[in-house]
Amino acid sequence: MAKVDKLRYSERALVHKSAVARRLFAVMEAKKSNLCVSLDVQTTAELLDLVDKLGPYVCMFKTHVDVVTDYSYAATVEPLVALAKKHNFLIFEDRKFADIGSTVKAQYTAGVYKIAQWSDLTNAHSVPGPGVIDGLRAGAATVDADRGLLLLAEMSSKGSLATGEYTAATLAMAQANADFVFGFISQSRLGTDDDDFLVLTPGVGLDDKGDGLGQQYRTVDDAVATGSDVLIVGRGILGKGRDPVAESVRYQTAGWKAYEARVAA
Ligand code: 5BU
Repeated sequence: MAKVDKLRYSERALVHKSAVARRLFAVMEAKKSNLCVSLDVQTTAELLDLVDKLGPYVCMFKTHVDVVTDYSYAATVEPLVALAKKHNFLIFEDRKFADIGSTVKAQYTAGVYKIAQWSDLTNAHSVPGPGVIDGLRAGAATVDADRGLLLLAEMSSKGSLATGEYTAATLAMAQANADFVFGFISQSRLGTDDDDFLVLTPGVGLDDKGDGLGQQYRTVDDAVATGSDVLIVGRGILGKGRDPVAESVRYQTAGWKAYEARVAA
């Protein structure tokens, strides 16, 4: 087990370099939640309704705003940001940037989405090399708020190429840019005992093994035991026939229990 696996989020918050990580840790301890609900819905009304209902149980919501058919900054983002204040959660637009620095800077700050304006954190593939980080850092500097980046070090999908040397090279890119990169999308803890990169893990589900399109699910206990700090859950909570409030409580409770067990081990 890595050194940080045994520390409480509140202890890690005291020394973490990233303002976004410090805020996230504080929210997690205050709400006793390491749950991030993935809002994979296609209308603004559904999205905002879920955010208001599930807000009390999460430390973060993850969005894919490009699938919201009636997206607009005023109707989608402004109410979302107001709900983030009401319920005290962070917003993570799962944009997976993967282009040269100059292009990702424009994609992050401009267009219809203007992600840098409202998303506390976003993520990027490491495949373009460190220019992708430089471009996003330059984009973050255009807004008057704390912003952070996650690199995709491992994916949850079957046959992912993000393994072995690719994952190791991604870690090295993060270590060289730890002012802005504060964690990974990964399935396990990465780094040395001197690092504290947060581990945000998708592909978590208590009732299913997969979705027939390559997704693979691990349990909450398994993910937390291998270093996960934030559990990202979509269809396990929002899937057909499920009660999103009851499932959010279930994943929040299971995630917090697994975290308490890890720090006590
Ligand atoms: P699910 O319904 O819990 O399977 O949704 C998982 C979400 O996490 C979905 O929005 C994906 O785009 C996202 N995801 C993922 O599943 N696996 C990955 O490796 C990455 C993101 Br990166």
